[in-house]
Amino acid sequence: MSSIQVGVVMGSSSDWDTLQHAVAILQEFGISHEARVVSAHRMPDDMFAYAQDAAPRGLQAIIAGAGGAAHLPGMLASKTTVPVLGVPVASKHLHGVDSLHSIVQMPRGIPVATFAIGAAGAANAALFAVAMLANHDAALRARLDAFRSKQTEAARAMTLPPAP
Ligand code: RP5
Repeated sequence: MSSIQVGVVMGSSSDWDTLQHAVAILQEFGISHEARVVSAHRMPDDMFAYAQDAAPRGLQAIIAGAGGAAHLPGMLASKTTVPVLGVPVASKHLHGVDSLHSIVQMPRGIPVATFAIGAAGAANAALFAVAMLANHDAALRARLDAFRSKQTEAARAMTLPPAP
Protein backbone atom coordinates (compact mmCIF):
# COMPACT_ATOMS: atom_id res chain seq x y z
CA MET A 1 0.00 0.00 0.00
CA SER A 2 1.31 3.49 -0.86
CA SER A 3 1.78 6.14 1.78
CA ILE A 4 -0.06 8.71 -0.35
CA GLN A 5 -3.10 10.01 1.57
CA VAL A 6 -4.58 12.45 -0.94
CA GLY A 7 -4.51 12.35 -4.72
CA VAL A 8 -4.78 15.61 -6.65
CA VAL A 9 -5.76 15.07 -10.26
CA MET A 10 -6.70 17.45 -13.02
CA GLY A 11 -7.87 17.26 -16.60
CA SER A 12 -4.97 19.19 -18.09
CA SER A 13 -1.72 20.86 -17.16
CA SER A 14 -3.63 24.09 -17.86
CA ASP A 15 -5.56 23.38 -14.64
CA TRP A 16 -2.39 23.53 -12.53
CA ASP A 17 -2.67 27.29 -11.90
CA THR A 18 -5.84 26.46 -9.97
CA LEU A 19 -5.00 23.09 -8.43
CA GLN A 20 -1.62 24.26 -7.16
CA HIS A 21 -3.58 26.02 -4.43
CA ALA A 22 -4.78 22.63 -3.18
CA VAL A 23 -1.28 21.22 -3.26
CA ALA A 24 0.07 24.22 -1.32
CA ILE A 25 -2.39 23.55 1.51
CA LEU A 26 -1.56 19.84 1.60
CA GLN A 27 2.13 20.73 1.77
CA GLU A 28 1.50 23.26 4.54
CA PHE A 29 -0.20 20.56 6.64
CA GLY A 30 2.32 17.87 5.81
CA ILE A 31 -0.21 15.61 4.08
CA SER A 32 1.37 13.04 1.76
CA HIS A 33 -0.01 13.61 -1.70
CA GLU A 34 0.55 13.28 -5.41
CA ALA A 35 -0.46 15.53 -8.30
CA ARG A 36 -1.17 14.17 -11.78
CA VAL A 37 -2.91 14.96 -15.04
CA VAL A 38 -5.68 12.38 -15.53
CA SER A 39 -7.97 13.52 -18.32
CA ALA A 40 -11.46 12.03 -18.45
CA HIS A 41 -11.74 12.61 -22.18
CA ARG A 42 -8.19 12.29 -23.45
CA MET A 43 -7.12 9.32 -21.32
CA PRO A 44 -10.29 7.62 -20.05
CA ASP A 45 -8.65 4.24 -19.44
CA ASP A 46 -6.06 5.89 -17.17
CA MET A 47 -8.87 7.70 -15.34
CA PHE A 48 -10.72 4.45 -14.63
CA ALA A 49 -7.50 2.76 -13.53
CA TYR A 50 -6.74 5.66 -11.16
CA ALA A 51 -10.20 5.40 -9.61
CA GLN A 52 -10.10 1.62 -9.32
CA ASP A 53 -6.66 1.67 -7.69
CA ALA A 54 -7.49 4.51 -5.26
CA ALA A 55 -8.90 2.40 -2.41
CA PRO A 56 -6.37 -0.44 -2.71
CA ARG A 57 -3.59 2.18 -2.69
CA GLY A 58 -4.97 3.63 0.54
CA LEU A 59 -5.95 7.05 -0.77
CA GLN A 60 -8.21 8.81 1.75
CA ALA A 61 -9.52 11.44 -0.68
CA ILE A 62 -9.20 12.50 -4.29
CA ILE A 63 -9.22 16.19 -5.16
CA ALA A 64 -10.23 16.38 -8.82
CA GLY A 65 -10.25 19.59 -10.81
CA ALA A 66 -11.41 20.16 -14.35
CA GLY A 67 -12.84 22.86 -16.56
CA GLY A 68 -15.54 23.12 -19.21
CA ALA A 69 -17.22 19.74 -19.68
CA ALA A 70 -15.72 18.80 -16.35
CA HIS A 71 -16.50 15.09 -16.15
CA LEU A 72 -13.37 14.00 -14.30
CA PRO A 73 -14.64 14.27 -10.69
CA GLY A 74 -17.95 12.57 -11.42
CA MET A 75 -16.49 9.76 -13.45
CA LEU A 76 -13.84 9.08 -10.81
CA ALA A 77 -16.62 8.98 -8.21
CA SER A 78 -18.52 6.50 -10.36
CA LYS A 79 -15.65 4.02 -10.05
CA THR A 80 -14.55 4.43 -6.42
CA THR A 81 -16.04 5.04 -2.99
CA VAL A 82 -12.98 7.03 -1.93
CA PRO A 83 -14.39 10.56 -1.34
CA VAL A 84 -14.02 12.78 -4.42
CA LEU A 85 -13.72 16.53 -3.86
CA GLY A 86 -14.49 18.38 -7.07
CA VAL A 87 -12.92 21.70 -8.02
CA PRO A 88 -14.42 23.62 -10.95
CA VAL A 89 -11.70 25.32 -12.97
CA ALA A 90 -12.55 28.68 -14.56
CA SER A 91 -13.02 28.08 -18.26
CA LYS A 92 -12.21 30.48 -21.06
CA HIS A 93 -15.67 31.11 -22.48
CA LEU A 94 -18.11 30.46 -19.64
CA HIS A 95 -15.84 31.43 -16.74
CA GLY A 96 -16.25 28.15 -14.88
CA VAL A 97 -20.02 28.15 -14.52
CA ASP A 98 -19.99 25.29 -17.02
CA SER A 99 -17.36 23.49 -14.90
CA LEU A 100 -19.37 24.06 -11.71
CA HIS A 101 -22.59 22.72 -13.18
CA SER A 102 -20.80 19.73 -14.72
CA ILE A 103 -19.34 18.79 -11.34
CA VAL A 104 -22.14 19.63 -8.94
CA GLN A 105 -25.12 18.16 -10.78
CA MET A 106 -24.40 14.53 -10.01
CA PRO A 107 -27.17 11.95 -10.08
CA ARG A 108 -28.39 10.59 -6.76
CA GLY A 109 -26.15 7.82 -5.49
CA ILE A 110 -22.81 9.06 -6.82
CA PRO A 111 -21.73 12.03 -4.69
CA VAL A 112 -19.02 14.53 -5.48
CA ALA A 113 -18.34 17.18 -2.82
CA THR A 114 -18.18 20.30 -4.96
CA PHE A 115 -16.25 23.44 -4.11
CA ALA A 116 -16.11 27.01 -5.42
CA ILE A 117 -14.80 27.87 -8.86
CA GLY A 118 -11.08 28.55 -8.95
CA ALA A 119 -8.29 28.99 -6.43
CA ALA A 120 -10.53 29.39 -3.36
CA GLY A 121 -12.28 26.13 -4.24
CA ALA A 122 -8.98 24.33 -4.68
CA ALA A 123 -7.67 25.57 -1.33
CA ASN A 124 -10.95 24.72 0.40
CA ALA A 125 -11.01 21.23 -1.09
CA ALA A 126 -7.59 20.63 0.44
CA LEU A 127 -8.69 22.10 3.78
CA PHE A 128 -11.72 19.80 3.69
CA ALA A 129 -9.45 16.82 3.07
CA VAL A 130 -7.32 17.94 6.02
CA ALA A 131 -10.47 18.15 8.17
CA MET A 132 -11.46 14.60 7.18
CA LEU A 133 -8.01 13.26 8.01
CA ALA A 134 -8.06 15.21 11.29
CA ASN A 135 -11.03 13.11 12.47
CA HIS A 136 -8.48 10.38 13.17
CA ASP A 137 -5.40 12.50 13.91
CA ALA A 138 -5.46 14.77 16.98
CA ALA A 139 -2.16 16.47 16.08
CA LEU A 140 -3.49 17.34 12.65
CA ARG A 141 -6.70 18.68 14.26
CA ALA A 142 -4.57 20.96 16.45
CA ARG A 143 -2.73 22.28 13.38
CA LEU A 144 -6.04 22.93 11.63
CA ASP A 145 -7.37 24.78 14.68
CA ALA A 146 -4.16 26.86 14.73
CA PHE A 147 -4.60 27.65 11.02
CA ARG A 148 -8.12 28.92 11.74
CA SER A 149 -6.97 30.99 14.71
CA LYS A 150 -4.23 32.61 12.65
CA GLN A 151 -6.75 33.42 9.95
CA THR A 152 -9.11 34.95 12.50
CA GLU A 153 -6.34 37.13 13.90
CA ALA A 154 -5.42 38.27 10.37
CA ALA A 155 -9.05 39.23 9.70
CA ARG A 156 -9.28 41.11 13.01
CA ALA A 157 -6.12 43.03 12.13
CA MET A 158 -7.51 44.18 8.78
CA THR A 159 -7.75 47.93 8.37
CA LEU A 160 -9.48 50.05 5.76
CA PRO A 161 -8.34 53.26 4.09
CA PRO A 162 -9.81 56.46 5.47
CA ALA A 163 -13.18 57.43 4.02
CA PRO A 164 -12.83 59.86 1.06
C1 RP5 B 1 -10.59 20.05 -19.43
O1 RP5 B 1 -10.49 20.88 -20.52
C2 RP5 B 1 -9.45 20.40 -18.54
O2 RP5 B 1 -9.79 20.14 -17.22
C3 RP5 B 1 -9.21 21.85 -18.80
O3 RP5 B 1 -9.78 22.67 -17.80
C4 RP5 B 1 -9.91 22.09 -20.11
C5 RP5 B 1 -9.01 22.63 -21.19
O4 RP5 B 1 -7.90 21.78 -21.34
P1 RP5 B 1 -6.69 22.21 -22.28
O5 RP5 B 1 -7.27 22.35 -23.67
O6 RP5 B 1 -6.16 23.51 -21.74
O7 RP5 B 1 -5.68 21.10 -22.18
O8 RP5 B 1 -10.55 18.71 -19.78
